Amino acid sequence: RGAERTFVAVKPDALQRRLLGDIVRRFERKGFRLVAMKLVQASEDLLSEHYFALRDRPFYNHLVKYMSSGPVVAMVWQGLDVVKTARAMIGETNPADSRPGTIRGDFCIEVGKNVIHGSDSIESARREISLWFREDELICWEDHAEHWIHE
Ligand code: YYY
Ligand code: MG
Repeated sequence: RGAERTFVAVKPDALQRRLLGDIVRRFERKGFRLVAMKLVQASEDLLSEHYFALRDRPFYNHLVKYMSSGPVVAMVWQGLDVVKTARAMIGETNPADSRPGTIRGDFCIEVGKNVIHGSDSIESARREISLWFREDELICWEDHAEHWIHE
């Protein structure tokens, strides 16, 4: 219980705009457990794997260019229903459709600079975690707040 994991990446625009701390803070305060985190200059190879499903979309080249234009912070968060909840916290793909209170709703305006990625399903999360992290980068630690977060 509570062992579900998701992959989150804070995108280059968020790093440039010094939004990293505010974004990490939201997942931390929610009660999710940080399992891995690293600053990565993503290669086009890595991004073409990551966005494989979008390879035929008109915005694909622009997307890969944006995602490789500076460092991203790749993270794995763990907790009950974390995949779905992280997506809810992130908001809609287009920031214009994202409610205030969501990360995209609060921090950005355009779909091409939407500050954060989050896995869209448990299967995508598994695939993305193994793409961005080695097994030994995922840290298993005892959460002493667990009793105060879960029934
Ligand atoms: O999962 P999410 O990031 O919300 O959206 P996806 O449909 O997976 O698209 C990935 C990424 O592509 C999106 O975050 C911005 C970019 N993008 C775009 O630039 N223009 C679109 N019309 C749709 C997506
Ligand atoms: Mg997606």
